[in-house]
Amino acid sequence: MFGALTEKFQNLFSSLAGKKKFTEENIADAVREVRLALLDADVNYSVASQFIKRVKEKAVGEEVLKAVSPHEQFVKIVHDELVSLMGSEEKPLDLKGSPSVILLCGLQGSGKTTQCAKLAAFLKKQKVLIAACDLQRPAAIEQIKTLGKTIDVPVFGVDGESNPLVVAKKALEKAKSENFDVLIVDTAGRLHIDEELMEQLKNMKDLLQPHEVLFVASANTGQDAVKTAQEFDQKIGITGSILTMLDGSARAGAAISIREVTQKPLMFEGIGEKIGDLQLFNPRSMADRILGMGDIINLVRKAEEHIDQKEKEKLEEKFRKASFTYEDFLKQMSMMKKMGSMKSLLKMLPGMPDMGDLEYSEKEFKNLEAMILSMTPDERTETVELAHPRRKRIAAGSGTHVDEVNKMVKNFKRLKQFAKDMPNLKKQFSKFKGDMNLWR
Ligand SMILES: Nc1nc2c(ncn2[C@@H]2O[C@H](COP(=O)(O)OP(=O)(O)OP(=O)(O)O)[C@@H](O)[C@H]2O)c(=O)[nH]1
Ligand SMILES: [Mg+2]
Repeated sequence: MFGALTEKFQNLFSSLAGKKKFTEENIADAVREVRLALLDADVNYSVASQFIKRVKEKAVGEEVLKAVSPHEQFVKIVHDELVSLMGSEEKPLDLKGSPSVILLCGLQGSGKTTQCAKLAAFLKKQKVLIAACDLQRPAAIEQIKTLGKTIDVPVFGVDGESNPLVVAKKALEKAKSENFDVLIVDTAGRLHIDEELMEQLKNMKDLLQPHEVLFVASANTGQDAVKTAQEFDQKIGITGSILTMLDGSARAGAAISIREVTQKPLMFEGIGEKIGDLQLFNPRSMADRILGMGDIINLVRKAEEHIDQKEKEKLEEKFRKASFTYEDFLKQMSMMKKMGSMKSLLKMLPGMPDMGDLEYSEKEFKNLEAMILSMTPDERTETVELAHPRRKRIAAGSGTHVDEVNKMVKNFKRLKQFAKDMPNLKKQFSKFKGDMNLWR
């Protein structure tokens, strides 16, 4: 996501080696590099300047601690400032209303409709209603209705109605009378700031009195996202932002400037097209990622949500005893499948091998199951080698192709090898965690 920025930060600051105290002069090179890295990542110019100023103020005069290198200490200063730039703390949604109304707004294609559904899924413990108030684009209502079906959340729309205010009003009445906890409102996109549509949005806000007005900003739109956020805030008044498309190769620096420019919190981040690809925006986690330290916070959260702890311990024990079988492989793959977008998070951890195609789609997973069921007990425990004729027989028995059997065997062996390397990885990981403690 922040590829270029992360890489730069990792190579920076060699000029600080051997320094006992930071002075204006000896940090000049490091400071210049930070500034260039930020601008290169499309961070807003004045935000970058302010940022640099604060880093300088903090660093100059500071003694370098004995326990760390000057480089580490300087990175810590940059890290702390990044955290504070992005708002320091997570900001939870205001859900005190009955119903709590969340209005989503933003430019065309920024991801409003998708985030409506993602938010509804995120709030799965609440009773949620979605209001389809984008009457601008013909297919918009269908789009949100389809998304609603996949997550089993009702979508309110009025056939033939052309005034979004009427739909909004009726949706609010329904949400009230049927005791919905949350009403999420999808609105029409704007190609650019357009007075008429802005007026409409303002009226909608007056009518609904929403608890949250969230500006949806696509990281792909660079500096424009910052300017637009500011205008939306001035004209309508937003309560926070959702950053989307953070999974792309966007120079996402612009997006992280939004908080500083609007002084409204970044609340969520969209990290993919799937419904589950939305997470709370955590400034610390984002700073960790920008500085190439992996995304521990979100990783742990996702893992806790999906990993069956007992099952995991059993598998680890098997790994240790090297008695890992094809059936265990199936269990492991099933857990990985449940974790879904976990793969993209795992990639963010330093020292993590590329798990590549260890992820199976629903159909592939069914085939995997069929293949393993077609194996003899000896084959499943790897007591016998799976020579070609055996592989052909397994393919025939499971209605798959021998290529798929080959892929399964290859992945099984890779996972086993991964487990063998585990002690080493764990060591790396605890060193990494040790390094992290320095930051807390
Ligand atoms: N990669 C990626 N794609 C996303 C994300 N969020 C949404 N999308 C995709 O972006 C496209 C546009 O999303 P929409 O939700 O339709 O955007 P919108 O703001 O409602 O668009 P309009 O209604 O036309 O203004 C869709 O193809 C989504 O699947 C994200 O976080 N990452
Ligand atoms: Mg839309």
